[in-house]
Amino acid sequence: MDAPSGWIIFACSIAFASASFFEVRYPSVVVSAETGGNLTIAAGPNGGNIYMTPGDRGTVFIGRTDMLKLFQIVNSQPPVWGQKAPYGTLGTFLGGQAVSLQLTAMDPEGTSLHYEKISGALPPGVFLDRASGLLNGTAPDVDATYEFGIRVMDEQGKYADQTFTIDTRERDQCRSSPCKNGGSCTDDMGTFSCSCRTGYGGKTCTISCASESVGVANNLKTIPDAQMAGHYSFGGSDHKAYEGRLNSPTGWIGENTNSWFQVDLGNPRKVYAVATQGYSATFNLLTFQLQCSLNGNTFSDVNGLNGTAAVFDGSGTSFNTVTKQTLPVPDLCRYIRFVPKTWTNSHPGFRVEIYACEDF
Ligand SMILES: [Ca+2]
Ligand SMILES: [Ca+2]
Repeated sequence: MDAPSGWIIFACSIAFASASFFEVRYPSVVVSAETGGNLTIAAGPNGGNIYMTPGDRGTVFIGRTDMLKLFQIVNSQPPVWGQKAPYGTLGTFLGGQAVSLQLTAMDPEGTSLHYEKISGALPPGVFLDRASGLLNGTAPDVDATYEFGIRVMDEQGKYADQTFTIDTRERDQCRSSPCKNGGSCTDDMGTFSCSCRTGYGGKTCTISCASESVGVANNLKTIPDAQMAGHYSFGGSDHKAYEGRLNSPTGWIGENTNSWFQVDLGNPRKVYAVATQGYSATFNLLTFQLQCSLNGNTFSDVNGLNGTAAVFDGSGTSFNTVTKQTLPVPDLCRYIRFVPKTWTNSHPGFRVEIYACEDF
């Protein structure tokens, strides 16, 4: 070609002297008809073929339609599921178990696929990765069968639907023996409860109730001042009821055997033990009794094993010694009263802590 940008116009344009052309317009070739004119390409009779061969990576357009792509779509086969029967279960999972399930499908043409949930419900906590077809997550802790439809679609929009199920089973939360110290376990939906042996408390019976202070002690003060009361208190400003806390620098001082010192636990708890200290060498506690109430009005004695009011020892003149006493029979109390019985001098004086568990 020695005139690459030139036009070579063939005779038809000369013959009709208007707009029908066979043009070589480098590097393209253009065949066009004039207004209302048809373009006919006809092969010869007896098996004459018409060949259109686009170039490498090229295609054939009619109007704006890419014919090769159209043929591809027409000829494309829908994807084929790898998983077998419809309504096939993908597996059974225990509550809390990891779920990782690969849905498998392939396109006969090898185009890439994407996955879509079109019906039903996946188990809560399990999700579909639409690009990979991976079902991923954690099984819910319920007895259930989840049925759902998944559509897999190829790049040509051809698709295949499949229905699946996933079964989940509520886990036996008692399997791992969560209840300690001889507690017995009751399984529940997604959880468990422990029935603890006497002396133990807490969700898993790990609390030793006789060591579980309710927080009267001066360094804890979980029990607020307002929940501490004294009856027939000895006069004076430095030994109010709210000072009757274990290891307080002062303490509570009573008047006589009609006096009592009371702690409101705020809610009923099973009381297992109490501890006392005296107030001083002068105001101390030799022996005392305990009373218990759920309503703050009606009190009953804390009894010994013989069924009569138990008498407990305080530390007497060794007044700073913490003397801990275990109740012979643990008692459910919201209000607990310390009733001084004997002391060495004019008045009983003491400080306390209480040990109890929430009553499960
Ligand atoms: Ca296909
Ligand atoms: Ca369970």
